[in-house]
Amino acid sequence: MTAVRPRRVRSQKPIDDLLLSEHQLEEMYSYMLLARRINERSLALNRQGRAPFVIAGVGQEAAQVGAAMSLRKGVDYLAPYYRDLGMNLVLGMSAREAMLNLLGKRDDPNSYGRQMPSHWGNSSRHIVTQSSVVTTQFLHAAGIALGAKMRKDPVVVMTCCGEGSTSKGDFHEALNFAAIHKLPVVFYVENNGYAISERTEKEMPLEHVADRARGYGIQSAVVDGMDAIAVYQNVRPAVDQARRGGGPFLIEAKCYRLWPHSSDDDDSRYRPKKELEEWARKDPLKLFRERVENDGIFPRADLDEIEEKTEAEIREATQWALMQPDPAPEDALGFVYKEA
Ligand SMILES: Cc1ncc(C[n+]2csc(CCOP(=O)(O)OP(=O)(O)O)c2C)c(N)n1
Ligand SMILES: [Mg+2]
Repeated sequence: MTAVRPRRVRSQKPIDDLLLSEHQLEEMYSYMLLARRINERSLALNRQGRAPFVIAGVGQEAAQVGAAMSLRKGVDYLAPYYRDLGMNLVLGMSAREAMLNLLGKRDDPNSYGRQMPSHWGNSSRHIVTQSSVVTTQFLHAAGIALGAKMRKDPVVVMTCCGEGSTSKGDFHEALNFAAIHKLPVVFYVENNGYAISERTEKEMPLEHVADRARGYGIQSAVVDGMDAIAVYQNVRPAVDQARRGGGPFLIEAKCYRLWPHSSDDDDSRYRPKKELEEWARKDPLKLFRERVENDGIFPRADLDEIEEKTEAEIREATQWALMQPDPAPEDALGFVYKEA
């Protein structure tokens, strides 16, 4: 019989200058790991012919979890983009729900199985439903923030996209409008270096998306998106400032997509293996583990325990979701047209 190791109660007190408590750091790692494992299981299900399509956030977990942890759950709004599984998990999505979404099941809370996977949306969690057309969510975010400001609600809206999407008109319209009206929006750009097969230098004439904000008089910052703690330390003050009426903020998280664009993409045709290997050394999960272990915040056994718990959760969620009913064909047009 194996002895049960007593679990240490995590302190809720912020650690020195980290701004984060042990409890929050544990949450941070758990969400990042859950996102990674869900994505891995999703790809396996895709290759087995059970899941139609996977568009993953592998490599971007720190950028997503660190930023979403700066929001107030059920108060603030999130208008995410397709890779933001990690953000959805922070705001309350379970592994079971993520699997329902992937498999297009009837009870998927995002769209009841009527959208493609990774088209997020959940009104009770204030997650705005999204379109396949990139960057439209930036305008939705500006509109929601205008409404909140008019109602004097102390609400912050975060909206996210990739760097390629910042060359679309919606990005510029949203920034312009939010700046004029001093809206409580945090524009969050996950710069992973590519828009499908196109490298950043072919997407825009600048090195940093953050520099685009200056043209609209919006404050901006660049953050290491492979470091979840650094992300939180930069995004949290921007969220707080927006909530206090300080106006919009743009944050660019420099990260990397460690997987191909989607389950239908062959990235060996456009990016060098060496580049991928270099970024893989900065894998956000690996960096986080090393940091908290080396700083003596968590012993290795605690991190291993989180790993085991996550594995079990995914296994259960996958088995359960596979057994759930598919949507009825006659429900396909539900919520599309006004019903008389
Ligand atoms: C308006 C529009 N154009 C093209 C596409 C096809 N498309 C989907 S994702 C994508 C790449 C976007 O790149 P980026 O914004 O950098 O995000 P990433 O996928 O790298 O996270 C493109 C071109 C689309 N969905 N919408
Ligand atoms: Mg990109």
